[in-house]
Amino acid sequence: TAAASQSQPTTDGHIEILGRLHPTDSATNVSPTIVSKTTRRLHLQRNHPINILKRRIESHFRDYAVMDSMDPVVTVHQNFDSLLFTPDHPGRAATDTYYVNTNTVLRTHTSAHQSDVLKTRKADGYLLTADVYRRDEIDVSHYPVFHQMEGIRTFDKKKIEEEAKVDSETSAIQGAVLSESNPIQPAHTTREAQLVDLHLRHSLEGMVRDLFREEKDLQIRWIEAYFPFTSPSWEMEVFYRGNWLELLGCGVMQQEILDKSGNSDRIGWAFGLGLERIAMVMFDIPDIRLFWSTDDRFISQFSSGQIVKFQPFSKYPACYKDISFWCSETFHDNDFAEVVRDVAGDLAENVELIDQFQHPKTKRTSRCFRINYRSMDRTFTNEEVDRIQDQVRQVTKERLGVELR
Ligand code: FA5
Ligand code: MG
Repeated sequence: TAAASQSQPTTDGHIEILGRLHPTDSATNVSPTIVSKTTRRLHLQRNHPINILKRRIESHFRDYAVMDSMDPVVTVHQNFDSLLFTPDHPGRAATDTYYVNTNTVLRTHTSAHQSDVLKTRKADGYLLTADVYRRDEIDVSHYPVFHQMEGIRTFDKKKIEEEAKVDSETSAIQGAVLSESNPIQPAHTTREAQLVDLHLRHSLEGMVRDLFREEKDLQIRWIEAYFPFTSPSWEMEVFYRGNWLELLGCGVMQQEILDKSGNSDRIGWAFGLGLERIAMVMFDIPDIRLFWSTDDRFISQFSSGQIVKFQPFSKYPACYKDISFWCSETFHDNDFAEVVRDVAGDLAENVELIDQFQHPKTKRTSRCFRINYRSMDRTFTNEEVDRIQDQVRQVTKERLGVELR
């Protein structure tokens, strides 16, 4: 089964990730399943859809430096503090983030490298692509590892009028919207912030229109957002097949980050986009697990290096199993998702909470989850699913300390 084939990288208070040993402690919550993904680096696998998309965007932003080989193990400082996350920011929670140990995490976003890159190179612009890790739910559009591309562009403050100039004829945006909930920073004049904001959104609209050039009249909208490391901040959504789809987050970089990295004479913008999100619609890939497939019927479809529509091979039958248990108030659904990932691997297509209630006397909560099993590339037997489900039950009980019903 999937579980039996997993190696156990945890030995004697250490965990090995990409050939390096890291001490473990009470904060450690990375699992062998997750660690095994660090070697895949789909964005570097020639003619993988993620790689094709990455190269497309890189060729759009021709003059930007390209980075794509940063180590996924970063410090809490890099991932959060350097980006001005407050000490109590929910993104830091162990339910959402993979901790290698108290001071070290698997990066949750490519922004983790902003400060370091800005310290060591003074390029005007760069693109940085990497695998990122988040504890999350299980369904066809969520996977605990996905790929982001970060883009940064900075300008000489003294030359901002020329450097950040855009051809307003081609821009749908009429300057930054001033809003109390999405403010210009005190360190910036309104003019500076508006120029950078306009350049940012103009650049991103240009990139997305280039990517989706087949879609005439692509509708794009900007939603006010919040990130600790940008202000004003935005999310870009595109209207695709009847739905608004969030492609990226972005904004004017917090000046403190530029100042602290030796760039106090500069002002800039940053964006971070999810490559799977875009690849799923561009290549017609219906399930995020497919990106991880090593099946030739998947990989070979993209050997031209072009954006082509995925031809699904037959869909294999699904089979669901329910599990119910009593749990305490500290129980988090992501902890259960992790157990399913570890035991069932990519055979788990979807995990859904279908029922919960509190016992009126004991106040304990009962939860019932439905696990939908389906292989991407073969049919499996009832016995096989029963075995996996048994194992899910056992590991859930042992690791989460719940009482199975
Ligand atoms: C961030 O990660 C910010 N670092 C982005 C950013 C960079 C903002 C620079 C400002 C400046 P967010 O968590 O929203 O933000 O993720 C960014 C993008 O990653 C999303 O728009 C989405 O396209 C993608 N993404 C987020 N979560 C998932 C997921 N679970 N699966 C697939 N893609 C995801
Ligand atoms: Mg978001």
